[in-house]
Amino acid sequence: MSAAAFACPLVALLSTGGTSRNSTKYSSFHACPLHRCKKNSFKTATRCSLDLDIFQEKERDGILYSLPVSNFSARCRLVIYAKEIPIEIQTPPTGLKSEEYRKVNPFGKVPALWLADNNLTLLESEVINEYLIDKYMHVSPSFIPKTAENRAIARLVSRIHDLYIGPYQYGLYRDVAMTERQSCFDAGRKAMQVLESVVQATPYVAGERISLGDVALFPSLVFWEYLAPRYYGWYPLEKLPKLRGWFHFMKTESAASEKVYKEVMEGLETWEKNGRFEKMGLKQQRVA
Ligand SMILES: N[C@@H](CCC(=O)N[C@@H](CS)C(=O)NCC(=O)O)C(=O)O
Ligand SMILES: *[C@@H]1O[C@H](CO)[C@@H](O)[C@H](O)[C@H]1NC(C)=O
Ligand SMILES: *[C@@H]1O[C@H](CO)[C@@H](O)[C@H](O)[C@H]1NC(C)=O
Ligand SMILES: CC(=O)N[C@H]1CO[C@H](CO)[C@@H](O)[C@@H]1O
Repeated sequence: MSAAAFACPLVALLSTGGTSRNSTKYSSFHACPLHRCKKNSFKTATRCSLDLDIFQEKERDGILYSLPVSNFSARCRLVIYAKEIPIEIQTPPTGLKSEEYRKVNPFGKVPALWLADNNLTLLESEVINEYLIDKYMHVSPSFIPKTAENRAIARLVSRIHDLYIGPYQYGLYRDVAMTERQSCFDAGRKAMQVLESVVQATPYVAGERISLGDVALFPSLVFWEYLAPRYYGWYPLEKLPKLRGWFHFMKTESAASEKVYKEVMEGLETWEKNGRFEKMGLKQQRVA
């Protein structure tokens, strides 16, 4: 390794295969302009510089359009935070349904990832995450389980989330008829029971490495765990010990997961303060 590698603490950490995911490493994002080291390659740090002004004002690999409470944006933010990728995170400035934002994402949804190098925009949270782990492969955590079987389990968890949990989540917080709400809960409950038999919780959903399965499921379960007991007297993970253990582990798994947890919780608390649920005729219940 060249001496220059040590000019940039993060690259030094990476080149020694550092896997530390505590707040020390997390804050090094600000101390070390990763992208400038990266311009050549993650492995050789010959052009690493600590030109913070340039980093903060101009340099970024792209922009993730995201809303703090959005479950699907949160899974991408978790990867960006964990890998300390220099991607700016922005709320769509003109609103999701504006003509301007529809030029970024014609579906009018978050997340969307705009890439500075080639003016390409990617949609769909899982596609964005696959891109991020591919593009920043050399930055830990890899998000790639060690075995083919665990990689399949990670994808399965993510797919079950996208098909059988995400689409029913609105039942928790939108003003819909009780019958519709109930069928959303039934669907969510069923999917979580299936996940209980799929996840390993050792400690991650697919073995000992964090993966796309963990980041897909975690932000959504924050919604269910927060809202169902408070407003519907239902504890979704009560009889699902593996999922429950995994969920509590994920809350403090890393500085990145803590940050995402806090962002989603703050969004939910804001909804609560604004009286969103009272307006729907729901009353807050005591949560043990
Ligand atoms: N399949 C999409 C789902 C994206 C999605 O539904 N985003 C929500 C926020 S979590 C959204 O933007 N909703 C606004 C709307 O549909 O009007 C993905 O994985 O990115
Ligand atoms: C965080 O990681 C760094 C680098 O590996 C280590 O030096 C430090 O002691 C760790 N801090 C905590 C609080 O675990
Ligand atoms: C970037 O892409 C958008 C959408 O395709 C296009 O409208 C715009 O002109 C492009 N900008 C540049 C600088 O090429
Ligand atoms: C609050 C929030 O962003 N919820 C989203 C979670 O995911 C579902 C499924 O795509 C969206 O419809 C919700 O808007």
